Amino acid sequence: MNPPLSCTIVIPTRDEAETIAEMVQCCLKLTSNVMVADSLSKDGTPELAAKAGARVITIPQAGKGSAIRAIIPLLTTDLVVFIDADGSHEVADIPRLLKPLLEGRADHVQASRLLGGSSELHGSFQEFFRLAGSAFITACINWRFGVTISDSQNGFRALRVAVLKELGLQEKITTIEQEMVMKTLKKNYRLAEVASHEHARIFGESKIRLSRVWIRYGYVLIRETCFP
Ligand SMILES: Nc1nc2c(ncn2[C@@H]2O[C@H](COP(=O)(O)OP(=O)(O)O)[C@@H](O)[C@H]2O)c(=O)[nH]1
Ligand SMILES: [Mg+2]
Repeated sequence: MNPPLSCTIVIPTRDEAETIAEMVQCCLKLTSNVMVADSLSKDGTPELAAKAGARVITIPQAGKGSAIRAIIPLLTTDLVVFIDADGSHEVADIPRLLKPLLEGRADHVQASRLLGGSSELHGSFQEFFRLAGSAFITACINWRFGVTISDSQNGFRALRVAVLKELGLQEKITTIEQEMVMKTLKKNYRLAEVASHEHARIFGESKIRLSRVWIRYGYVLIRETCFP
């Protein structure tokens, strides 16, 4: 019988002091490998994460993508789960996310808010534009790669570490999610989705400023669609 695969849960953070300790404690119930990738927090997030039992990696520059790229070489387990710190993602769904990987049916599994519903992505114009932009990008990905995925932007996903290391990620900000999805498909790895509900962030505000980053989303879409 093969031994079960090992897994690291990675939580990227920037100023998430209100929720990080509970997130770490919940994740530690699933695995002892819980890593917090923190950039430039000023509210004590790394100290709270370490106290709660996480391994904390401090990244000296801003950007969720930079933080994810910085921890990739440090991963020594077979599998990795990325989950946000703000309480939006359901820790209880992690075993369902890992199942297709453990059963050898997928190399990358993303949690879909379109299948599981979102309590966050509706209401304001900012959220309308995010949802519309996300739907457009997902439609382009489906057209380009001949797949039928429903989400491409969720921060909640699980991958084989060997596959993650092969992707050659370059993005510094949240465009890393879309880059992970497109490079997985481009390199002919198997992408699967499971439904997972997205809750509204428990405290504070989203760090994404759409007016500043939308051009980068378009650039990454064109780069990964048109170039090998
Ligand atoms: N390490 C790191 N994490 C970040 C950064 N910006 C956002 N995050 C984290 O990425 C996750 C998603 O961020 P959030 O602002 O909630 O984005 P949204 O859910 O797409 O609105 C949260 O856990 C944030 O703390 C950053 O610059 N560096
Ligand atoms: Mg969030």
